[in-house]
Amino acid sequence: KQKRMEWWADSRFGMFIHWGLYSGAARHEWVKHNEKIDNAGYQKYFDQFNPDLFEPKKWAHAAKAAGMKYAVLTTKHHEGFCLFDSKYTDYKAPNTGAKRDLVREYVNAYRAEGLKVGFYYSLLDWHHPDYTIDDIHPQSPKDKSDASYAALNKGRDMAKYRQYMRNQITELLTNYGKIDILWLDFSFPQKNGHGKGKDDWGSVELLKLIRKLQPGIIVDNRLNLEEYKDGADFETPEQVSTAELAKYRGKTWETCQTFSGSWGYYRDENTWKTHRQLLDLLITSVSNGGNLILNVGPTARGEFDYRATRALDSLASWM
Ligand code: JFZ
Repeated sequence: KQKRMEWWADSRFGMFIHWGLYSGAARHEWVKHNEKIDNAGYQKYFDQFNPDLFEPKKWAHAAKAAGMKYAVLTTKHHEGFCLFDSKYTDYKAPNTGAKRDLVREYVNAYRAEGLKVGFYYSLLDWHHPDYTIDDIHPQSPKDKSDASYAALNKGRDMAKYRQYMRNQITELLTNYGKIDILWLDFSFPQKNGHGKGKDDWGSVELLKLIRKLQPGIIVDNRLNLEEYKDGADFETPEQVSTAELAKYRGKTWETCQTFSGSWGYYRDENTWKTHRQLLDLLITSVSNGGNLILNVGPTARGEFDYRATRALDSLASWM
């Protein structure tokens, strides 16, 4: 573990990229959940997805200029849409106006800039027909009784969904060369008996598979495997204040932070951090022995919003 963490601890600064169909809605990556949209209602974002301005070389260049050393892209977020060409679903970028594997282009562009390449993969999936409806599913019932969940979940089979995840993670860790980071998100503790824990994801088996496919890969801690000895490589304090970061001293950690508030592109959000706030996050993270991964939510057309570009430029000039 010590060995595989060397480059990571040395790097200190990375770029998170949240990009998917929600970018088209432009009001939060949880929009499907927040507005209780079903698959039919969400279909328009798939039909309209056409990233005609996507030039990952520009993204990679901006990351490099800002002093970032690695990147993590959402290959699939909770909505279930895959940016990559997977054999196991039709719900993927090649079947949209994009007509191609966007993950491959990302990998090539970031590698060409000498940056390490990571994949985010959501354990949650609000589109897959076998994924059971739980407390935080868009179609979660008002009536929280076991009977109402059981009725909704008739015909859904988590064992099949677990296999789907294993198949897709195998694709991601086989078809794109060496992958440096896998950011799985997220296992949440059982709540009212209608949440999901490590056994629902098959976390132990999944991690063994990951380590077998990519022995040098670095994995986050969101599989909920605290008690498992080779469980996680780093902790992931999310959107915490700079004051709280001191608490992580002595641990191996990466704080993930947004430029504004949401992770997915949110056009009308007015909470963009200032240059000073961003610098403060970076300096406080590094001085407390951690990494900072700053998130960009590109638009559905595939470009960085002008506010994100401005923020990255300000970091580049400071660097
Ligand atoms: C998750 C996602 O739901 C979110 O959309 C984004 O991708 C973010 C990086 O990760 O959100 C979480 C996950 C875990 C916690 C909080 C938010 N947590 O453990 O407190």
